Amino acid sequence: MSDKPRGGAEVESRTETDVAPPSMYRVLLVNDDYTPREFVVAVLIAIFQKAPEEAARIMMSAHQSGKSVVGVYTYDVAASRTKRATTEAKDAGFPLLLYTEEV
Ligand code: TYC
Repeated sequence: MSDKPRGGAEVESRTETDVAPPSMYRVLLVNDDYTPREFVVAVLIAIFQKAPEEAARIMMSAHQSGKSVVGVYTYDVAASRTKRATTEAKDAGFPLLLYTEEV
């Protein structure tokens, strides 16, 4: 909210609690028939900081269901990790796909 003192300019009077939280983005991992399971797990560990067991669980979930949620992050983190993962896969010759969507 803003106050307008008589004859003066607008004065910002809102408190920090009025500021909307940053939008959050879900990163999804898409299954394919070519990327090796071990490569997917390695990417989830190296880029998304997953523990090995959790990385294997996420990979198997995508493998069996078509896609799986990797995690929910701020826009910058979701976008940069998704880009790094797909670029690393492309450089290795694999079609691994990840995408982000707003929560
Ligand atoms: N389906 C792949 C295989 O059998 C493994 C895989 C799992 C690939 C998850 C992508 O998001 C993926 N080699």
